[in-house]
Amino acid sequence: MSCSQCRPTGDFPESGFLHIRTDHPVLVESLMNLFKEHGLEGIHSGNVASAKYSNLIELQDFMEKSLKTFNEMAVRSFYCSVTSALEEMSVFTPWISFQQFYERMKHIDLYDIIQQQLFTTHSQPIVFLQSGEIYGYEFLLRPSTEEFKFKPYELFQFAERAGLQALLDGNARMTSIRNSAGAVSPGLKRFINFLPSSIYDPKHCLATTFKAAADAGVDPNDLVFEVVETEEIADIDHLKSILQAYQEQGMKVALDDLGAGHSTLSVLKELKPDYVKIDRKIVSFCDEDASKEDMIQKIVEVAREIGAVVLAEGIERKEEADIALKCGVELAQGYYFGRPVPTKSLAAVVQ
Ligand code: G
Ligand code: MN
Repeated sequence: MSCSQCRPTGDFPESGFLHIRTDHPVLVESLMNLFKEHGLEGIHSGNVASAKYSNLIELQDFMEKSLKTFNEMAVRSFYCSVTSALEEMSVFTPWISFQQFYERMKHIDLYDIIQQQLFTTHSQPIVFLQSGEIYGYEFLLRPSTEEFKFKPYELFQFAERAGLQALLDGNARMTSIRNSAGAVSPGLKRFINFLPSSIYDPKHCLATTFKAAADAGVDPNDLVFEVVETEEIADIDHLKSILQAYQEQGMKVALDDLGAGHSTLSVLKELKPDYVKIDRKIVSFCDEDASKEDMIQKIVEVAREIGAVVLAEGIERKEEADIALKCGVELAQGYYFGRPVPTKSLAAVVQ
């Protein structure tokens, strides 16, 4: 059910063999020389140069030395893999680019967090602007312990550089769904972020998400998936097919962080999401900036045309809530209504 992009990648063996594959025979030779210079025992077979390492520091040192020795084109031809024993190499050995491998080594703490899923969720209330009544919660990825801390934004950036984005994004989605099951009453919506660029084939990549919802007993109708990076959409047809895959399961979709970018309104008309979340940059001090109020009004008008519900994000002051309400915004989120809290702490109020 999972492809190589979202399959767990395994721990780095503390000691073992580093393998580097390249299509250039002369580089295999150079790698063998570099192993020798570095005091590592090298073995080569076809287009693969392998070396034994005794600890991770040694492995890291060697990777750094390679980066200094080879030019960019050579490094780009390198694919790496590690095994505990030489005989473990097989046709199933997963190869990753030198750069991704190096990132994983360099930030092994972040690698472990993703690999071992050392994260949990916090939830922030989403309310009806008019009554203040709870409509649902947005789920946000957070560290699960003091010992394995991370900044969510940095973890996702690292994941992108290390080729772990699909794995992290998929597991974060599943954690949100599972955590919501015991903590949030049925009927309340669960807003969950996702990165469209981490989904290659919607039906295939989302199968585990759909299964997680079914296994956790979460009504598909209570799930709202938020497309982040809306402003950077490169392939709108691909995104459409992802949104459709969610909607075919009875789930809802939202466009997150909708800004003042020139493409905002046309993207909205084209994608017709169920919800529209207005970025907090526009909401912030919208009571003191007529152009911000104007933008909110325009988004509400287009949303009405396509039958989408509008939510204003990042409301921190009563004045902002008042403007949003005046413009016809239905839902709100922000520190003024409630900060993110550990999802588990909501469990007490589930009826
Ligand atoms: O882009 P997205 O809406 O998913 O971002 C959610 C992030 O915004 C969370 O990390 C959350 O803590 C933060 N956040 C939520 N409400 C507010 C707010 O009122 N003000 C600010 N500055 N940040 C907020
Ligand atoms: Mn969001």
